[in-house]
Amino acid sequence: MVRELPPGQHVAELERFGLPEFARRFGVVPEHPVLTVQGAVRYPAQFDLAKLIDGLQWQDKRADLHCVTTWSALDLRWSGVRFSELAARIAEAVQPHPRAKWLMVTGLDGFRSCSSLEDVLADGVLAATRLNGEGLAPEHGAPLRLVSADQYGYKNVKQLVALEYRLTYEPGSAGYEEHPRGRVAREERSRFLPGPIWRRIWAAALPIARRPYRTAQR
Ligand SMILES: Nc1nc2c(c(=O)[nH]1)N[C@H]1C(S)=C(S)[C@@H](COP(=O)(O)O)O[C@H]1N2
Ligand SMILES: [Mo]
Repeated sequence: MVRELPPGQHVAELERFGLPEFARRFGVVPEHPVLTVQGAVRYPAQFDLAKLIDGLQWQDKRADLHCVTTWSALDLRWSGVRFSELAARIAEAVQPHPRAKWLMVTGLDGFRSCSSLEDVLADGVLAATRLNGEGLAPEHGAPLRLVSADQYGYKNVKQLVALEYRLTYEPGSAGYEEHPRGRVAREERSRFLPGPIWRRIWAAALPIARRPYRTAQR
């Protein structure tokens, strides 16, 4: 199958990556991970992750990961549960505000990214526990990772620890470098300046952006 890369992307191998300030934060996964859900909800709650996903239908999904800095890792085989099913289970318990339209997603390292509920509840978005036939490694998101292939990598939060329902958008860790929707097909790299401009900036900055991740020691 011949795939077309989204605009401004080039092919690369998957390697641990993120914002520089998170390069040397290696989350230690607890024996019994929990997911905290708060914000615009009636009953803020913490869920035992294993119990939360127990009994949900298992999903396999082949997808590419597109980082805003222009690299794309192709044909990753993710397994997990549908994020929409997980969210439905959560919503039943916490009862989000009817006008909640956004979800701030936080990882164990403190990385945060805000997505529209419309985007993360879309068909094909996964809460993944496995990658390429193996249990997910912590550096790629164990115990649970949001996989939303139609959105840039920065919306695909690794090591999920918290969800915050919100009525309004608030930028996450990437600040103005993040776009509220971050849809790859529309090249929504940032809320400021058009995608094709960021494309050039990121392509030039990528070797520098990679350095802290390539040199970080666990
Ligand atoms: N918890 C957490 N999730 C994160 C990040 C991070 O720094 N911390 N970086 C994001 C970015 S910008 C990208 S491109 C991908 C990289 O995923 P990888 O490390 O599996 O290659 O993770 C995303 N999810
Ligand atoms: Mo990224």
